[in-house]
Amino acid sequence: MSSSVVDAAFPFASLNLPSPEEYRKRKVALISGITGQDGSYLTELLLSKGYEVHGIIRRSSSFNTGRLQHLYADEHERPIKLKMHYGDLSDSTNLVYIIAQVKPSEIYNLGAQSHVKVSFEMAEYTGDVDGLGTLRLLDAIRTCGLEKHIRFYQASTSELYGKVVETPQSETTPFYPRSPYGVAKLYAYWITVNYREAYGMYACNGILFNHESPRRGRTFVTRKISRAVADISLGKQSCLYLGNIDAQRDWGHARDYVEGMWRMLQQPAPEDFVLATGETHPVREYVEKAFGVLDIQIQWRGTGTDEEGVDVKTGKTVVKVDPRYFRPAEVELLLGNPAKAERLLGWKRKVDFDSLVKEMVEADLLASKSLVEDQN
Ligand code: NDP
Ligand code: GDR
Repeated sequence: MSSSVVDAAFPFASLNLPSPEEYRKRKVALISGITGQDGSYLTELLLSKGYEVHGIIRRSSSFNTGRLQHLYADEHERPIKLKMHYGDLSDSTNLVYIIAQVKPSEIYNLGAQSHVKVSFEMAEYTGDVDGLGTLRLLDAIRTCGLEKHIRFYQASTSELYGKVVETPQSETTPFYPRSPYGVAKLYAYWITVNYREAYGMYACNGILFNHESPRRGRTFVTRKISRAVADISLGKQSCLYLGNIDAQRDWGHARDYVEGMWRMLQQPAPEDFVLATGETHPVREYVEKAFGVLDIQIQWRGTGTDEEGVDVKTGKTVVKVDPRYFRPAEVELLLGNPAKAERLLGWKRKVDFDSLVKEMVEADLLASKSLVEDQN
């Protein structure tokens, strides 16, 4: 099929648009997943750089913009350039409508069913939103005739590596995903590469290793631990139940990683980049360090499903392994090599592992204490 026949399928392409260089000067960003951990940090970063920021939010019966609330705090004194649009990655028409209305110069696709264990229970939904959702967004850009004007970031993941083939894992390491989430993200990775090659779109994959913060969702392991450590120290919880405590992860701070996302879209040409710290730690070390922040020393007893962590001072069991949290297939070891991002983007993580653990535990201690006061 000739390219003119393909172009004819997209009537908006003939609109009288400024050149891509002129268009980009407007600095308008659209973020899917703006209500999530990364969405909130990225919004802060882009607003600080003078962007007008638009976010896609899902209609929910409960309040779901808590991570963005602080940005509106002083809106009366200092108006902010932030606007929300109801939408969903499963709704193509809605995505076309939002893009046509906003005319963003950059799109960050952070929206996803992002929990690996949940993806085993909601495999089809995860495939639809995380995999096909990316295709819908890319096609919405083309439908609006903006494929040469919009720069696109895809939230790819170290879960693509899955089963260990080599370490450290880099942009050239083969993928072997181990969950419906990883497989859905594999589709999203390749459709992003494919649209870059097929239609000359500026589209990048950021292959990001785990990144955490006090804004991390409470069911991810680091936040589950930091919250439990705070609650146990305050006598509000007696024991923390975990799954595979020998899994190893390369953990960084989310604020550092959103800086890398933005840098990927400011390059002369689109490429894919790994963002990682280059260090790996087992879950059990995160547990030890987190309790350590509050001067609680943990000693491990037993093995396998009988393993437990005991508070050395009180002799009480404060951690237990619970097979309910095991996954049908596990990613045992992630360790990233961020050399390419360091070299070409000038990106480097700033927050180290110990500082990350400390920040998360201290934030949860504060939050848990204020909850006690609220209840009183
Ligand atoms: P979160 O789970 O905190 O946020 C996910 C966001 O996606 C939320 O805003 C959520 O909305 C939104 N979302 C969920 N389903 C849909 C849907 N059907 N349509 C539109 N939006 C939807 O994830 P993170 O901020 O941690 O991660 C951001 C992205 O980066 C995700 O794509 C994740 O898979 C990926 N990633 C994350 C890593 C990490 O370590 N954090 C590492 C590598 C990749 P709502 O608030 O309504 O639920
Ligand atoms: P992950 O993060 O699966 O790496 O995906 P998560 O924090 O859920 O798990 C990390 C490791 O900890 C083990 N684990 C537990 N995990 C959870 N959630 N709850 C537990 O009780 C528990 N006990 C042990 C897990 O088995 C796993 O090995 C995150 C998400 O943000 C993805 O969206 C992202 O793509 C990847 O990081 C990179």
